[in-house]
Amino acid sequence: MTALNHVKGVAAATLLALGLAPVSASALELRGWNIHVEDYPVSIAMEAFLAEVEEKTDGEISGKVYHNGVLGSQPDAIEQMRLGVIDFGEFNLGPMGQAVPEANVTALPFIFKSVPQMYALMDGAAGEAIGEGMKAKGIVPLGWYAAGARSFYNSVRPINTPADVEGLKVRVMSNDLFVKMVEAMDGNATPMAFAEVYQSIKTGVVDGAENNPPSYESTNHYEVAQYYSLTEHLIIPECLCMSLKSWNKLSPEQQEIVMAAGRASAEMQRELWAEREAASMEKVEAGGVTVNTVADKAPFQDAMTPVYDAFLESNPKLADLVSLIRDAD
Ligand code: BDP
Repeated sequence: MTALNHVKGVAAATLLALGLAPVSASALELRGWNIHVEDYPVSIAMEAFLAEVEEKTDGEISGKVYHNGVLGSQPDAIEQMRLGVIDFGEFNLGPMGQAVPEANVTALPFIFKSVPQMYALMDGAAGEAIGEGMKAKGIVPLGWYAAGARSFYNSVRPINTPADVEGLKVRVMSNDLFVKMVEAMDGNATPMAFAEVYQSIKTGVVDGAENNPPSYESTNHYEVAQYYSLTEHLIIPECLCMSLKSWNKLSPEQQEIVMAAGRASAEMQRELWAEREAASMEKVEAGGVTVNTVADKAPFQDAMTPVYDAFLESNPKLADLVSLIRDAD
């Protein structure tokens, strides 16, 4: 035994005596980005992911999830992850579309017909193609998370037809597609960081925004924008994913563990999502929100024709992926 190995052996024995497992010299500490509050379905599933990875690798891989967006805005975090500064995170494919063209396809309004259909397509050929596109940009998808359907909310009036959007100032996520989506209904779109939306609605910088029930509720946006109109115009999947740079530091066995833990956490998250969605709707209604369903979504879908035309014109290579999703049953 070399002197160094002897020292390591003694150190390990000491740790064992203290009841602590020895950490190997190649131990990895992962930094995880998350925009949501700690009790959000995404957050709980991310913690479960990390706990499973830590357990199954005997502590060789550990880490910390930084909740509440403290590591920066979503577009910045995506770039940081591509650079390997952030190791993993949970991202919406809307903002990710800025870096990964294939992800943009899921940010086209009304492209998925329902949340179950979105799951089926993302767990199949569409998820495969988008995942390949992500890998080409330095991002490894580990699991497709749920984010339900996004609907408009504002402080001015309920939205029943596209004409009701006219003149409204609407915050959107960072992606040109969402600006075009609102403009197609003659609204004024403002891309803005998630963290700034509450104050902006409160002070009248914008009239409202659009999001799924859990985010509308968890951010308290419902307190300042009390008309929630169930347009369900965007069903955008989310992704637990890892920086390719961090992924490449893992052994094949560790990669297998990380991938399996990612998949398992997505299953958990989808269940938590369904529960939270119902609870959030109850909470906002109890909080004085006027919720309206939209009897006829066809006029909204028709209004999106220029958005699709412009997208296909500038992304001809993505036409097959658009059809794969749009024409699916
Ligand atoms: C939430 C998404 C989150 C987005 C946020 C937003 O989960 O990733 O950042 O919407 O609107 O639903 O910015």
